Amino acid sequence: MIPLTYSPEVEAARAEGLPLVALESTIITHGMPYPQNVETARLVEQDIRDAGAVPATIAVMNGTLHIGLTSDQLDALGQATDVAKLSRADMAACLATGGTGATTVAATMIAAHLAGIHVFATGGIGGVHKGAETSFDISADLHELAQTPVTVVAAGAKAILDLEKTYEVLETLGVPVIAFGQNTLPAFWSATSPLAAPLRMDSAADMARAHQMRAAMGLPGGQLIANPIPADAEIPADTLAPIIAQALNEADAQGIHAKSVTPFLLGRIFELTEGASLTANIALVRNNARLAAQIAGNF
Ligand code: PSU
Repeated sequence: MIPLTYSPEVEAARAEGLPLVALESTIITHGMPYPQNVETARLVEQDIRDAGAVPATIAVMNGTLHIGLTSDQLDALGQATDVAKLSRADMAACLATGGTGATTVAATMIAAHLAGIHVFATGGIGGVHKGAETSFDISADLHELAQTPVTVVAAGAKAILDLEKTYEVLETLGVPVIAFGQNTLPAFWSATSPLAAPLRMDSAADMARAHQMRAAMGLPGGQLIANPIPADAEIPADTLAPIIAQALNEADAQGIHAKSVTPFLLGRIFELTEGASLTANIALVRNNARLAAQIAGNF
């Protein structure tokens, strides 16, 4: 038996058949500083409610998989230090040993699918790290998209990654990458990039239908909706490039590796942009939550 529990709000939504949107918790514990992490989590949940769906923030707490967190639980998680960052490899072990962990994109997809939730909103997925040809550092998020049937709405992959290689891997794995309303792929903090979008859709209804069509065809896996950050909130790629390069050099010099790379880079870019990267990150997550709610409403 999986120790799984629904928050009262999610339980009620399930009983009434309301559309649900999953949210991850690694962005809270490892992606943003306190207190902006908790404030953002609350705003994102409210954005989903305002768009007619119900939010289900997912985390493992004391050996129980929570689908939906109460306000107190969200607060506790946002201030906790020493929380594990869970992916496919270690989620079951954390549950089995009574541990506490935040769920990454991969782990949140697994949990959402267990709970019958089809749509999930986050900031940016993990992917192929720069220098992966020697480090082999490729996020488990990519393989999860290839095997778990959840539609993930993100501002593409995070721009700290090797975006070209990330999208190459997604193509190899057969993951549909669908840009919302534009012909290029977004680059997290920037609305666009030089990369052409493999697919483009202009409506949430089409995105929901595409998800259902894959399932009907017996194709495993989900799809990535690449939703550009709103133009008034973006940071131009040229401004960010030297900052990302500096953060990458520092990570290298300090021997940061594996699960620590992404949190380290996000933290340094926050400092080097004097907080501007966090403001943009918050804007893009909220934008993704609104689109995810619309997609969920079309199932
Ligand atoms: N989106 C954000 N900030 C984050 C993340 C997503 O705006 O911190 C998290 C997600 O949980 C994602 C993880 O799965 O970063 C990627 O980590 P890694 O590169 O170690 O796989």
